[in-house]
Amino acid sequence: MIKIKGKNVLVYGMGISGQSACKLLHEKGACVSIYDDEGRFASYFNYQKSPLLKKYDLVVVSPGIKVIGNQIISHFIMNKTPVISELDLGYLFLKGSLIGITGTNGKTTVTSLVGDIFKKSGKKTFVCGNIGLPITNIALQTDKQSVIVCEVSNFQLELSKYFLPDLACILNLAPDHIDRHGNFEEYINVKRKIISKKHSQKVVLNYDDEITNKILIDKKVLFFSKKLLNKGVFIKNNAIYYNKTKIISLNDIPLFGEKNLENVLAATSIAVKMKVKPQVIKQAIVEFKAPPHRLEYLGQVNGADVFDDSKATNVSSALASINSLGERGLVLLIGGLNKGFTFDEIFNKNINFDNIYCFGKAGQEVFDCASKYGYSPMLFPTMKSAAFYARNNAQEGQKILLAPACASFDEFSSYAVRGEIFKEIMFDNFEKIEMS
Ligand code: UMA
Repeated sequence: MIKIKGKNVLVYGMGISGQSACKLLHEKGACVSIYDDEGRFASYFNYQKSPLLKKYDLVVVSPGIKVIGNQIISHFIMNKTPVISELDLGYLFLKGSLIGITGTNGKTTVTSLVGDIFKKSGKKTFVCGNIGLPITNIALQTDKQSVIVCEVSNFQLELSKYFLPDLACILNLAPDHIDRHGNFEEYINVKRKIISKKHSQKVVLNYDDEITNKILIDKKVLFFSKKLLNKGVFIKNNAIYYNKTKIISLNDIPLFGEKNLENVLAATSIAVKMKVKPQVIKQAIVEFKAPPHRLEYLGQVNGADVFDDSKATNVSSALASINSLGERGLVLLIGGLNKGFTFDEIFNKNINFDNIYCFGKAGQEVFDCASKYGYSPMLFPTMKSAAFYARNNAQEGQKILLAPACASFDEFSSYAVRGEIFKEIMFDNFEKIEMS
């Protein structure tokens, strides 16, 4: 814990993280100033129009603020003012056992499932972080007996230097957020920050991921795999095993697709490493309801099955969904705001798509890439227009999949809104469709 009382603290970024950080700092007796690059917060109490003109004892930065090239952050770092992330601030006030879950894909599903497992085991459980509840929001409610399950994004880790979970898990690593980090290597370096040198930290890694299985650390790692392992958490005889103990039959898992199987393996590994009983883990998995927009089955339109994977905002995640649905009858809706990818990996596999509908700002780029590999895609200005077309042309036996491989911000405020609107259009509830 750090001494905050009476200190001058600047909170930079007034989204939910910044607001939670302010609340925590107030409760701890700090003199809090705020700043946000968007002017709409200018009328707020203690808003600093020119934050560089004042001295602070501490600056707390929200995750959405890109560190590299930010003049305000550089100024304070150069002046030797301590600059920490909102994740660090929350961490410094936490009590109990902290589980940090990061990775390119599956973080939210694994975090939710691990949260459910601990709740079922009777522990006082907090599920927080990138999942939508800032760690600073719950930090002061925790005690020694608490279990805190925290979804951790690269944005949160980038500036963090104190955050040190008792158990760290990296689910997988594939190119993402290249627009923020500059290159994949730097993205990996940021993710690795969740693993500390501290010997007592437990680490869970994915054996099947070619990058996470090569992370060299001088401590024992619990690996999970879809293949048979000598020890760890793996699949044998159509069931998940932890060493010799059977945890659950694959038939009892209510989630769909290969990537969800990976998510269940990861959650199981975290739980066994934290000594949760196998029957508790099994029960929580059986009763688990996956968060929406993650390869979510929505129902049928004209005999076509419709899937919403709006959360597939990078190429590896979209590809995993495509592979989960098999090669026949696939209608792929792909596009949005490119985060710095090429799309070759999706189209160079000779997958037999029925149709490819490209849309949004990256639409032309995706269209060109698909065409290069011999496909005849169609180009739409927006996701809405592509979805509308997909609905009107749905055929029996098809699988219509929204797996954009891109961010949503060219058309929507979030992937969740994109998924909701896709659902409304596919099931006829969307009245005002913009075809422009
Ligand atoms: N802002 C600036 N300057 C900037 C950027 C942003 O002043 O350069 C201001 C904005 O004007 C706005 C505020 O910062 O007022 C927004 O803060 P924020 O972007 O940090 O967002 P929060 O509302 O605090 O939400 C954040 C996470 N958002 C991001 O990392 C972008 C949420 O993850 C997270 O759920 C929440 O904290 C609680 O921990 C969202 C996300 O998209 C879901 N995450 C990315 C992802 O999953 O891919 C990383």
